[in-house]
Amino acid sequence: MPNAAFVVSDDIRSAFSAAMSVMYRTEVPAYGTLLELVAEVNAEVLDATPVLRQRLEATDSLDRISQERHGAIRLGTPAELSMMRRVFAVMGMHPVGYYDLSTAGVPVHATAFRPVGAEALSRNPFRVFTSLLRIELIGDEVLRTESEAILAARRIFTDSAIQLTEKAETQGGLDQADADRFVAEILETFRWHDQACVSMEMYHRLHQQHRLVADVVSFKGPHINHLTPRTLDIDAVQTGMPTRGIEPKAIVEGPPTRQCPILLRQTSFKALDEPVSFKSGSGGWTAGSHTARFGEIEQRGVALTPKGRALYDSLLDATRKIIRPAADGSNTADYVEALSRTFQSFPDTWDSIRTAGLGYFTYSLTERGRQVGSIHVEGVDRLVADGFVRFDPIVYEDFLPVSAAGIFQSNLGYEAGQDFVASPNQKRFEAALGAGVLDEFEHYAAIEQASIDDCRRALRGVQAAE
Ligand code: OOG
Ligand code: NI
Repeated sequence: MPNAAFVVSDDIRSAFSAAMSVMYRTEVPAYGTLLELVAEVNAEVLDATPVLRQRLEATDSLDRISQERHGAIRLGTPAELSMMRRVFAVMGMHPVGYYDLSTAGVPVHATAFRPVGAEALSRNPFRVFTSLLRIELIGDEVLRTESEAILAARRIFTDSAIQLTEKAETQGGLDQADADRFVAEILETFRWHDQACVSMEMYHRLHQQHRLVADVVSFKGPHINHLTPRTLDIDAVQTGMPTRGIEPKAIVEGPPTRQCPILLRQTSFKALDEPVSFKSGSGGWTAGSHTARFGEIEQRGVALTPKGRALYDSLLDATRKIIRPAADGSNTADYVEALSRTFQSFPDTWDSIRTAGLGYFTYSLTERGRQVGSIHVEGVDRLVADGFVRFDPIVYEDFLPVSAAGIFQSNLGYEAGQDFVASPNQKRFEAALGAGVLDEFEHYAAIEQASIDDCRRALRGVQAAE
């Protein structure tokens, strides 16, 4: 039963994402620079496009436009993942979607913990892309056993973080003082550790297996590896980065620039090489470094149906058959050109996307629909054509495995030309998580259907009242 003394989970999530932002800006100054650039570009776009400003004013809170939309962590064990699920649940963040990154040679699978439902998303959309190391994909058996032992020995949550999570579960929430403590304690899990929990020799062996394995196993906790604010013009931020002394990855991941944005476009600055000390035999430390943390930006478009997504995937695939983007940026212009050309066969008006069944939309009554006396309620297409009902794109709130792999790769020093075998194992992931993940397509379809039902009910209601 909701208790008035408890802080709503949306507010705990807001406090958490704000605290993460402050911590990350302090720890990674380049990220602070990126945030400034994003805020500037967003302000310019809003000044230049009054219609957009009006629309955003109606649906979002303008002062939060440049705030973080997501971050990412990489976990080592099933126990860590299932505890993380319980922690995120306190903040109203639930596992949505399953992402297999093994296709891209990254030995992890993942989900996104995020708010579900329009209300929670609009209060604060912050999500955390959470990967679990697939230790079974480490070929070297000795190294695998050693890694397992190292991971089994670490504790990524403080005792108070666990106690407060349990308290929230038993009570059904946290009061203000507990919520404040909860955020402070949970923040510890995401903090950077500049002292590794392994020797440099071990770090190198892990690194040789895979840079990501070294990133997960060598440290006391799953440091947040990036945060991602929303930009209203991703291309402008991408070109603006070098002028601020930050180096962007070679390409913007995802679909090309379009009239009607689809899914998700994202780009990042390259991960920084940061000083780390490693354990040495005598109880002392050896100086070294580790590359993991970066900053990212995102711009979202309409959520696609399975049919739309299949078209998106096939066009992306077709582009990459023509040209593979090189990590050093040497063929970026050609890649962008090929991508735009290939995507010309993806309809680019909202109505053509809708009528082709490629995207999800919400439907609502127009002024005419609200005024109309009694009408015979027909199919939604008819209602739209007759001007009783309008439609608006549903924003895609999830992630894209090919894009995620591109982000991983540009930050992990990916060697091109390797071949990898896809081995999705959602069942195993869900067993580790201790819960099922929500199917994002079903979720968007349900939002769309509910809006149609509301319209039909309202129009029939008018009829019934007469
Ligand atoms: C996560 C990469 C995935 C995104 O935006 O697609 C991601 C990672 O590097 O751990 O955050
Ligand atoms: Ni990201």
